[in-house]
Amino acid sequence: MSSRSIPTIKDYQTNLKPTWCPGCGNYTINTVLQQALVDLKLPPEKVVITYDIGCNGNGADKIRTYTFKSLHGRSLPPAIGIKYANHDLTVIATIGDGGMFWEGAAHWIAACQRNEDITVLVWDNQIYALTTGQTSPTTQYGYPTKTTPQGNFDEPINPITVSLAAGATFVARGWVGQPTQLKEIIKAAIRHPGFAIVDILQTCFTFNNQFQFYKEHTYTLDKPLTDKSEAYRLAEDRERFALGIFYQIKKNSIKEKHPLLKRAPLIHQPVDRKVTDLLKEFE
Ligand SMILES: Cc1ncc(C[n+]2csc(CCOP(=O)(O)OP(=O)(O)O)c2C)c(N)n1
Ligand code: SF4
Ligand SMILES: [Mg+2]
Repeated sequence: MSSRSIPTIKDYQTNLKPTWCPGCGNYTINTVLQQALVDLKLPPEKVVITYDIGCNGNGADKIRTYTFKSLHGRSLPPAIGIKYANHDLTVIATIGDGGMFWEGAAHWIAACQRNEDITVLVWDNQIYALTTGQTSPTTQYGYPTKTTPQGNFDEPINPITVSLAAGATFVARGWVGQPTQLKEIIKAAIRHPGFAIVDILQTCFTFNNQFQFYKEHTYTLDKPLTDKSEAYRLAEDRERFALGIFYQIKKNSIKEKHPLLKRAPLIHQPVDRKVTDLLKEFE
């Protein structure tokens, strides 16, 4: 479609049949993400979404826009590079809890610290789902999994408090059981200039079905918070899970701070050479 026409949901839909299990929370995230992009009037050719390995990664061809499937835990670095190269693009990194909080944890912390100008959506089902149900960094204490059949002996990592401590400028939590609210959170995250992370409580019906638990243990924040200590206090609660924006402040992103990143190479420094000539340098 032309970047001047207003996109509809059809522009973002593909004909490919998803391979996710019936009832998987990933269906909701995929649909809500499409709706959020349409609401923001973003044409598909101006959007790039990176995907990780895992059930999350199987979403890479379930949305019609530019997508990139990374190695496990590496969804953030390509997203950051794409944004550096072309500031006009809306760049979103999607990733599972395993990829984000264990395999790719260093990328998470560095991206928060540097205020990289991307949005990260964590499809957090608190389990290694694609590999059929091993303990992940966010698995609940005591929950039996294939790797901890007698119950997880670790306390789960807290995506909200760690993101706050690392310097993230937008930190939120959503739940697939509240899709309308989730859409609004995702829209706010995409609009946020700088690093935005949304921890999405997903439901893996096959290996960790926590839908009923979250139905009974979640509540909605009245309004976005800007007080960090209040955000910590609410995020520390492991009995009742707040949904909404825990923290949002304005701060220069790495693009504004780093002299070399102020001008995006793909827009401001076009390479006046043929690709075939460039490739010869590698022969
Ligand atoms: C470096 C590396 N380690 C391990 C794997 C095996 N592996 C593939 S998917 C996966 C689990 C992914 O879990 P998560 O990131 O939570 O995504 P989910 O499947 O739950 O959506 C693992 C461990 C891999 N592909 N690469
Ligand atoms: S294994 Fe879990 S996360 Fe993966 S498709 Fe099935 S329900 Fe969804
Ligand atoms: Mg997972």
